Amino acid sequence: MRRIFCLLFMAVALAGYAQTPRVQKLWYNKPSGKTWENALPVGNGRLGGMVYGNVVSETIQLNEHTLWSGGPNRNDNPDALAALPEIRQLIFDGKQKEAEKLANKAIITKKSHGQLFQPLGELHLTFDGHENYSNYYRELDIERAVAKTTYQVDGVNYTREVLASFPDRVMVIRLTADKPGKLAFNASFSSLHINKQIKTTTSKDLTIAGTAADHEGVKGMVRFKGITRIKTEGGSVTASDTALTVTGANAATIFVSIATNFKNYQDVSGDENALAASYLDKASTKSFTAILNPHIAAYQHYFKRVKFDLGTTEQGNLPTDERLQNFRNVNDPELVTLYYQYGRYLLISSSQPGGQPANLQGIWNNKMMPPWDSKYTININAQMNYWPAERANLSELHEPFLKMVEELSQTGQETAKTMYGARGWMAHHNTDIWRATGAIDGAFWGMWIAGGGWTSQHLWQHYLYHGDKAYLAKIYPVLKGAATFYADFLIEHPKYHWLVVNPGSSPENAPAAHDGSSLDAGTTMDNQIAFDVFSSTIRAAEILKKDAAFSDTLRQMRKRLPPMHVGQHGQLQEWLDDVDDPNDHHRHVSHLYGLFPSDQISAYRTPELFSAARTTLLHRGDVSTGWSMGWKVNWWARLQDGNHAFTLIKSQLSPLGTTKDGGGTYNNLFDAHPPFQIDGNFGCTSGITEMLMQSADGAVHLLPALPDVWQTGSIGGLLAQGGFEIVNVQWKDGKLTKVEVKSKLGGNLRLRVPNALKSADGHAVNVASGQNSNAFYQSEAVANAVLSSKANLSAPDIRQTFLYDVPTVAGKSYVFVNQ
Ligand code: FUC
Repeated sequence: MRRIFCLLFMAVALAGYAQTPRVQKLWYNKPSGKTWENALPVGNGRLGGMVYGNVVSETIQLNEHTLWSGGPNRNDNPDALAALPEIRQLIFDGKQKEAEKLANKAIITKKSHGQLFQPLGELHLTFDGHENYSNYYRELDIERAVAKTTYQVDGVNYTREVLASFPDRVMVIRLTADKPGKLAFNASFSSLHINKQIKTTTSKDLTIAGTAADHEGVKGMVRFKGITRIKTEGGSVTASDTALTVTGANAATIFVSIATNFKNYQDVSGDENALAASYLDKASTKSFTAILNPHIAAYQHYFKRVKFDLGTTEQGNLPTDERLQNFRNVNDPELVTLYYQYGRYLLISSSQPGGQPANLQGIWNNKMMPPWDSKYTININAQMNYWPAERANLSELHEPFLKMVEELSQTGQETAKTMYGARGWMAHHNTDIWRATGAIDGAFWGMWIAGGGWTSQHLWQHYLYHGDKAYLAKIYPVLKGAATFYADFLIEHPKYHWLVVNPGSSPENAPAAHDGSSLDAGTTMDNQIAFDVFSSTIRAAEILKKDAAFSDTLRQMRKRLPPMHVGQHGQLQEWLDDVDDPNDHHRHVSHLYGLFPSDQISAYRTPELFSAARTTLLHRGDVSTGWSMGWKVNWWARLQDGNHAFTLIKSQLSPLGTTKDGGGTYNNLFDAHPPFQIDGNFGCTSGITEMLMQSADGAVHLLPALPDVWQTGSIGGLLAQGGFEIVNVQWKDGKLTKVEVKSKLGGNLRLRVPNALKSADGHAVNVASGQNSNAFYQSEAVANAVLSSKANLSAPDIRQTFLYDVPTVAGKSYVFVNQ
């Protein structure tokens, strides 16, 4: 029966494939009501707005990227250094619980556990007499980055458009009525801040000013200013003490400007009043069209780079919330392409060069005390936000995150020194806008030292995609500093004699054998991250021709890291000892870091580890929190199992509450941990890319994990390591029909593909052999699996592929077709 359904879905999908893709929009035939997760996000990386689309009382909830509680502060615990030897000994003695108790006292901060990302407030627009409306419609056009609401009252058609302008740095709301003089409304601000003032000025600006909260002993030092100015066509604007009223207008343009005094993580000496006024004064002289067109152009500069088509179906004619309801039961590949591009939309809208990185909620938060403070959890979540950045061709938008890592490499030096007596820099499992690097929450979560090591790999990855040596030279000290910390912190294991991280943990998980404590020495993820930190530093030093002696030291130490182990259940061991529980369904599967985002586990280089990773993932199960399912899409893609990856997408794209004990998706397609956490959106976008193209394992691998339901489609504009732009990939019935690759740096293009290809333009295509000569495709050899005597491994289940080498010249494109 299932098979028949599957075939039916495929037939429907194929039937629609030839149609022109529609404009990509989220759309609805009802307003958001009171539910924030129904509202539609707009953003320019600095300002975020949630547009409710309510008729009588419209709300646009407002955020600004630097509006955080507290001020410059540190949260290291200086008692750590003295307690470190005892904690280490307790862990080596198997007394994890006692070690955790001591770590709670001596390592976890006695100061701030991180500050809060806070909203500015809400802009309210009230329309008296609009209670009886018809023809209601609202949308978010993700091809133009504009939200729109339309409806009719008494024969008049009303339209509202909302955008957060990229070039003009203000939010703009355009209101029109299609009959003269029919537009009338009231505009006011509300805000949950205690310390604030809302008033109008003599020049009829509506303003809000205040200071963000004090939090956990850190005084609130971020001052904010918001200004709303309204220009009307016809009619008039009048101001009361705290509101503006428009009457008898044909149209109105509302400009909202917001700024804070935040300059950088150590400096809050900016002038929020002058900044907010300067953006506003400049923008408000322009017509709506003069704002709209450059906004669309700036947005499309990024958005249009990737085109993705899996065909169309009738489902595409339904409102987005209904499609979400149906997705698990009806094939709707067009919802996948919409969701994919929405992930790109969200990154463009929440992460712009010069701004703050996308936090747990991107840039959209309406709570004064948001879940996990809406900060940066760097044991997975913040990294996941940036997984689509390179591969989905949004590299410039990686910048805020990369800058944050550089800043952590500054603040984290003191933490390394005062807490652990180590050189270099480190961070624990969380940070915030003040780049705090101390250990927070409790030792169970916070006693993890790899936040610096892991985030530093994003700088190395950015280099691998673009090959910019000047960039590598600039960030080399960050890599070296991360490696130096490990070089000082690693300690010999008394029993196994490997060099291990102690104290460490496998994020937020604990084996039953450890009495409920997560603390341990030499966990698999800690070893894998240390391996990557050393390897990337060694390679960067080689490329830059420096630090030969230091690299030698790292090479020696790298050899002494624990290898990965395959345990008694055939699983990849999460801990150094074989203590995994095959019934553990914990959301973190940290030891699969080696499979994704890293490339240490490979079908071709480490087949035993590959099989073990698969077993581990089967044990863990599918349904989990939103971000965990997003990670699993990437893993199943790396395991080359497209159907399993698609099963995860189906679970992730389920309305919240329909998967038992798991996350899902809200009506506005925000990912539900629950609550809303944006990492799931970005993780899944990355995972869909990985299903279609991978470049981590020695080759550009096309269609590595194509599910049965996407047998025909095309994607263009993805980026692969080594400066290859995958300009166009077309496939039909599971076979590649056309491939175009642009080489930006030259060098060997090794292609791994599901069917035989030939050149369409007369260039050489050789069957590949040996190592890929392309320097960007060198994977460091990990020691292969150490197998438990009880491990029962099956051979990796992967499809046969064809492997080609194509010598390329920088700047040239290469086209291939099916043989
Ligand atoms: C980690 C995860 C949680 C959540 C939080 C923000 O602690 O374990 O699931 O995503 O980060």
